[in-house]
Amino acid sequence: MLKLKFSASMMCADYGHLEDEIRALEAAGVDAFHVDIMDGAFVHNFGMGLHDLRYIRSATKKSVECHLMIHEPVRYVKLFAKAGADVLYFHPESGFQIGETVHRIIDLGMTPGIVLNPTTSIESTVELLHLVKRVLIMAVIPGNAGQAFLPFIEKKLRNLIELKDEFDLEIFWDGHGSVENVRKYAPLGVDGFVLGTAALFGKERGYPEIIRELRGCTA
Ligand code: S6P
Ligand code: MG
Repeated sequence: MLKLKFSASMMCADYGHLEDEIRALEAAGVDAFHVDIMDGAFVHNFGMGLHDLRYIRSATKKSVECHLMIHEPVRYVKLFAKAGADVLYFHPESGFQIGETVHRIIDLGMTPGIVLNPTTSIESTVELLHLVKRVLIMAVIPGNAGQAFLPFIEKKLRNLIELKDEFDLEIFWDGHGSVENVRKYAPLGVDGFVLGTAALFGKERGYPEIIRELRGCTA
């Protein structure tokens, strides 16, 4: 099995010490920084925005991925490219111009990813898998950190893993990426996890120990 990829969900970081947080997460071996962008309408919250993205981009050379929880993402692809995103995840139900969204993301040199909400089926988006090779499975309803895991997503996850070879997919997990969930689901074929409050932030022990334990989950 390939090395698991871990992204730090920066919405959960200590904003009073953001640069220290980035340094500490890098030193602990996280692979990417996850930036949750919300518009207050597609989800009923305001997460991070372009300023946060620009700052994080300037502070790291690691991959920066934006999870767009916004309506009509096609309108904003250029803004996120300019602000330095490497990966743009969008929800297929967030607009009509989904094919165009994918093409714009690729044309601007970024990697597209689709996000499947707990209530969004694979069947509704399977055609997109011909164009987009990265899929983020939500294990919680998007909008907030610190939510309970919805175990019914397991069936969809297993079905998606079955399609991995046919479509050459990379599958990532977002929401309640706990040690238990990494231990249980990584060996099935999940390539990486977004880590927030369930495993990484606000804990007694430090980031290096946590990341070491999580890496051991597939050893
Ligand atoms: C949720 C968002 C996620 C969370 C992250 C929090 O709307 O897309 O990226 O920030 O998953 O993790 P946790 O462990 O607190 O659920
Ligand atoms: Mg997210």
